[in-house]
Amino acid sequence: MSFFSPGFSGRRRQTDVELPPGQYLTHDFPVLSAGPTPRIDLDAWQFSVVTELGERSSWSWSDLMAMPAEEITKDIHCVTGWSKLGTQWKGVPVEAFLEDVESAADYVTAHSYGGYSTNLPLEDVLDGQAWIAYAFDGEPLTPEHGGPARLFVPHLYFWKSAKWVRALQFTPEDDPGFWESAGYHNYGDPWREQRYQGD
Ligand SMILES: Nc1nc2c(c(=O)[nH]1)N[C@H]1C(S)=C(S)[C@@H](COP(=O)(O)O)O[C@H]1N2
Ligand SMILES: [Mo]
Repeated sequence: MSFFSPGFSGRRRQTDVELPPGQYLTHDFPVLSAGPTPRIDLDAWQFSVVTELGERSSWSWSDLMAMPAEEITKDIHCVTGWSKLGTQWKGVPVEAFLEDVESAADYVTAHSYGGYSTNLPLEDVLDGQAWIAYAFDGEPLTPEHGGPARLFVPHLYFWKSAKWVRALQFTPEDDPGFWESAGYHNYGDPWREQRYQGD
């Protein structure tokens, strides 16, 4: 006979979970988009890497599908306060797109279909920290959540995970993107609660 009541063992109790400061748990999957949801046909979809000298490498949807992908399970943290644990994604690690790219720049800006952008240090999209993700929970990523494909950088606040990503542009300086220009933190580490410039 088990000491624990049914359903107790094997479950993480909410009180056992360590969240970044100021965050609360959510079980649904909120949609946060600063503008309308772009709809991009897969045969028109392209992802590019552009160096600081303007050299461009591009991948079509079928190129992306042919690349080795990873299954990723990570917690995500939105600057508005919600955190969602154990989210499951599939995507191609960003370093796979950078293998043949020559650049001396230390920063990248992710650009989205629809105009959104966000800046990150190059080192934060390397070494298994960032993916071009195209599936969530075993299903193709829905347009609301950034499909066909989004940047996924779960160790930073979720605004860094650009939905509908279309390019990674190398930049010599840490040029602020959409939310960063509006006063949000340039780096955005949830564990250091870097919500706004100056945090
Ligand atoms: N292109 C684009 N990417 C974006 C956003 C956006 O408005 N446009 N919002 C960001 C913010 S603030 C968050 S919290 C997450 C939300 O992703 P979700 O809608 O899949 O939850 O996407 C980020 N990426
Ligand atoms: Mo957000």
